[in-house]
Amino acid sequence: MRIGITCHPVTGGSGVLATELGIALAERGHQVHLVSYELPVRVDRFMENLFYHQVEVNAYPLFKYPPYTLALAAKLAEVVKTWKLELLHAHYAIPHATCCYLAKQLLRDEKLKVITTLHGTDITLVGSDRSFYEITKFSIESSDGVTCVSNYLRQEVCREFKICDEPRVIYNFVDMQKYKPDGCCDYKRKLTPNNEKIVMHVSNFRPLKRIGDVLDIFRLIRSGVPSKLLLIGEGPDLGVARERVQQYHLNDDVVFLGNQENVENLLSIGDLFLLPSEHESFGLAALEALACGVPVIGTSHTGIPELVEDGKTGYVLPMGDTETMAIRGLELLTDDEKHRQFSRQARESVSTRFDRNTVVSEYETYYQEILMR
Ligand code: GMT
Repeated sequence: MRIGITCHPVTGGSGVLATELGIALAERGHQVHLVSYELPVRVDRFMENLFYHQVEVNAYPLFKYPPYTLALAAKLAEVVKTWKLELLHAHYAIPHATCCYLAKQLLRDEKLKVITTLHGTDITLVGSDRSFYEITKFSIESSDGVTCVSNYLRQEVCREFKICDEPRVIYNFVDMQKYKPDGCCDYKRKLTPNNEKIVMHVSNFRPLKRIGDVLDIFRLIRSGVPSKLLLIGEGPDLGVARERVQQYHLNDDVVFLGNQENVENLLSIGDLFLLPSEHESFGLAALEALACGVPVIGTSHTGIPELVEDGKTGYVLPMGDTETMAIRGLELLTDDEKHRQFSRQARESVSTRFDRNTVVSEYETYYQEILMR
């Protein structure tokens, strides 16, 4: 197949997923064209079938806000025409689903198919910003195919947009050869000279990640077992995290690592991963932790229970119940046998349901289905 993929190229689950999908499809012999304003973060090597097309946006002084959406739509149309693409895959509705729709209209190409994958905040965000509502609904409805990254998100799409029949659930995936236990041992030795436990959180530090809760949970855990907290990522609530670290006198035990490229090396030294989000359609970072054999504690009203099996690979608890989250975390960190069991089950559970090969095949099948329609 000849496929165009557009996504947000910066660090963030939707861009990572879109890029990993593009790489996997290229490895399978498909011709894949990534279209964005920047080379997506995970494209780290040359591949014969993988192409990148940069969108350049005119910074003419009249434009207070350079019209990226129009530039992307025009670029997509140009790439489709030049490379005779059969399919455009938009990751994250805003603005990509709209841009793909526009590209199709520009080309007046009825045969070109557009698939939109909804990732989460593209849906929940419109709940708080109604100005996006109509254009998002229109763009989703105009797509030839729609996928959601979890059943939870599918329900949200149905509730919010009354689009209930179309979305196909195709989960996030992880490369289990890359994400596996026991990496980066030197760093672990340096970080934990007294065999402290390692608690981790990876995110873009937006308010919905509830970084304050991460610190609250860690403070309680640390009072029960010697431990360190690794915080990976950057974002608006980094200040909240730093403030709380000061307030709780945790300076020696919390390490801020910023954005990291090879997060798999770090995840694999973890003992526990925390994701107490307010909204989380899936939780790719949690899936990557599970693949590394790291149990996860997350929130129950999100998509997280679709990947974390409560009492088997981690715990899912009500949002804000930091005390119980800490108690469950402590149980795991102080019982080696239980931790080993959870760790083994975590990896097994990922391999049966979220392995890269299985999920990429699901996308391939869906593409074929849409192309046949
Ligand atoms: O987690 C984020 O805030 C990043 C966000 C994104 O759009 O880049 O991630 C979303 O997409 C990921 C890949 O499908 C999901 O695993 C994340 O759960 C989802 N984030 C939220 O729903 C908050």
